[in-house]
Amino acid sequence: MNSDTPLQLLGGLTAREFLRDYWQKKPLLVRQAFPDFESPIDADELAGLSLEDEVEARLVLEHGERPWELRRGPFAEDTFANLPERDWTLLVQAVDQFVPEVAELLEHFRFLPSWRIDDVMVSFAAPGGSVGPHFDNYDVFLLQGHGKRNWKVGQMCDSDSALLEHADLRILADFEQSDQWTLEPGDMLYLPPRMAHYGVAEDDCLTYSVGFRAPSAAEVLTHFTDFLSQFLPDEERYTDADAQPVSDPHQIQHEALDRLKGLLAEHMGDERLLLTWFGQFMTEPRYPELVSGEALTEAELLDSLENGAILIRNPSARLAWSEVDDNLLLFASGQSRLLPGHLRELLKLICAADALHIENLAQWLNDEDGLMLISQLVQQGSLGFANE
Ligand SMILES: [Mn+2]
Repeated sequence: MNSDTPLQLLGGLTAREFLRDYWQKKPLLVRQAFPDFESPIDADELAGLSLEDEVEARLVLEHGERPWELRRGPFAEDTFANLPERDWTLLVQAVDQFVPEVAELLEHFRFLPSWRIDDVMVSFAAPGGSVGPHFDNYDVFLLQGHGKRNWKVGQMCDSDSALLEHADLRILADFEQSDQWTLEPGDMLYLPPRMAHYGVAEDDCLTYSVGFRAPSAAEVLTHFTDFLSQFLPDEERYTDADAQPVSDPHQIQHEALDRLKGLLAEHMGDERLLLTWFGQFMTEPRYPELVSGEALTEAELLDSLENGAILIRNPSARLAWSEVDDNLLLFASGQSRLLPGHLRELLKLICAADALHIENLAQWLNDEDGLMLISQLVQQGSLGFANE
């Protein structure tokens, strides 16, 4: 994709312009971002998904057993028969992992790194349905799939913003509306992180939320230091060879801080380990139990491919790659592999391709490293055979 091509998805902006002026900064309403959009799933299919054990689903009832009642799935068939006429919302996370047509929506967002994408949440709301005014710490594109939803946007919030006292929902006590729009099917609203928003269904309404992810500073520090510490032997410690005699033994001298800062800088500045940790962390699957492989020898893999089998990315797997010196790192569902540089095109193919088969893999099946990699990814479960 050329980043200087005007995109319908972005209301005629180029990806470069959108990233410069809107991304992480301010909302963008795009009428008919998806012209003549036809929702790939309907309310009944969404309700069906919410009955499954492996699917994360929530129901929010504005006037339930208490105001803003939150119920967590999986739900039972009769849950939906007993809901009121209006003012409730069903939210289902990561529908892209279960419905390929929903995953295809993500193809339109390839101007952003795939490892920044969290999931496509789909919500169905009865008339009046809402989850209340709130803010999220993530960027989101809200695509209207069916029916109409009124979106109000408001102030920028943070962890000091006052919330109503609900144990489960983070509903803002104050909402200072700055703008509002009613979205129809195919319309899309981009919202930056921390912007207050309040969406209310005008009729039976399906909304797709393409959500992004960014680790918090606290997560980066705790997880990276946990990762680093696996590589540090116990004997590596604070050291003070060549220390000077102290004038007051109870004082912590600034020289001690300098030594600590040196110790931190030496390890925190290890780019290779930082990259390895980050790639592993950002490709950890949301549902690791759905990334399970099969025992398969390279000969069996070759045999299957030669008989027309097609490998696809496990929809629950996450893949990314990077380079280190003359080598490559492949990150697959929380694991990393250091690979020789000549596999670059194979890594790009594996990360991008919808389907791997005997034709597009041909040259790699004769390559010892290439064949081993493909078979390891099948064994790990990041790749799997289609139609199984
Ligand atoms: Mn939200």
